Amino acid sequence: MIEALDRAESIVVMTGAGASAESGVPTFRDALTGLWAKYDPMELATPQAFARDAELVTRWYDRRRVDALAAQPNAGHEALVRMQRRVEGRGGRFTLVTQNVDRLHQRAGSTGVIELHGTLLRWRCVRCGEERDESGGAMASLPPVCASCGGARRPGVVWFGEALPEGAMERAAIEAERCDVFMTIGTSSVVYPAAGLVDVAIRGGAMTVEINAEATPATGRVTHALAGRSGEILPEIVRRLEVGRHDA
Ligand code: BV8
Ligand code: ZN
Repeated sequence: MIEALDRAESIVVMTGAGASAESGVPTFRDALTGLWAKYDPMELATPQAFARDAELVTRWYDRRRVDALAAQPNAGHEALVRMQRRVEGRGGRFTLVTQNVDRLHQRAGSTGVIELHGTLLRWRCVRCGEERDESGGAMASLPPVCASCGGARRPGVVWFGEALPEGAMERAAIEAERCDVFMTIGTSSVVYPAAGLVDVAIRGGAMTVEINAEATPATGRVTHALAGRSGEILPEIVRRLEVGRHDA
């Protein structure tokens, strides 16, 4: 596996909430620890929930926004930055596709990140569409009110039943189809269309690698399934690449 990674001219990495877990950001399905234990994320991450109770939904997202800003990128995020620089440094292609909305990859130094599900750090008005960066302090109200038209503002994430950002899936699929190595990291591989990317890579003939704390529906389909924490496995992979040791 290490040798294939070392020779690869094109690598695609897709990450999910597990890649941020070691930064202390709760994964999606346990993002409801504590005061949120009584809600189902599948219920809160929908336009219907926002229409029904914009205050409750934006309180949940603002809590996650504040937590994401307080979190630091972990060793797994940093290993992906080193992998990208290695591949691009030898003229190869490296595409990081993420389902995560916390922007920790970008804060670690990853570039050209494709955010399939948007981000907590940009909010937009549901009435006039005005979009603004929200990487600062507390919101004035929940839901926040648009300064231009007084409309309610929502987090710039993709809710269940909503289309992904224009072109995001298309760009990710093109890269997945043509890559030599596809890695799926820290995702339960149950949310579509993101979870379908590994199959695009398999059809394109890529070597596929899963790094995840537990088995998923993708585990049986990938070339190499590595069970464990991304914050440990990714740095070890990059260390072996950097010392040129291919015994793996
Ligand atoms: C779409 C943003 C069509 C919000 C998210 C019925 C009704 C309606 C829709 C559907 C339906 N059936 C299917 C669908 C489609 C639906 C879907 O896939 N549903 C599934 C659940 C059945 N998909 C959609 O609705 C998508 N849109 O299809 O639109 C359309 C087309 C045109 C026009 C209109 C509509 C939109 C999906 C995006 C939803 N938004 N997030 C928010 O964050 O609140 S998805 C949400 O789940 C997360 O953001 C994340 O992106 C996604 C997957 O979660 P994971 O990242 O995998 O996290 P999870 O906690 O599940 O797993 C973490 C894993 O990490 C675990 O396996 C764990 O073991 C592992 N782990 C933990 N620690 C570590 C670790 N691994 C390694 N190291 C560690 N340290
Ligand atoms: Zn507005």
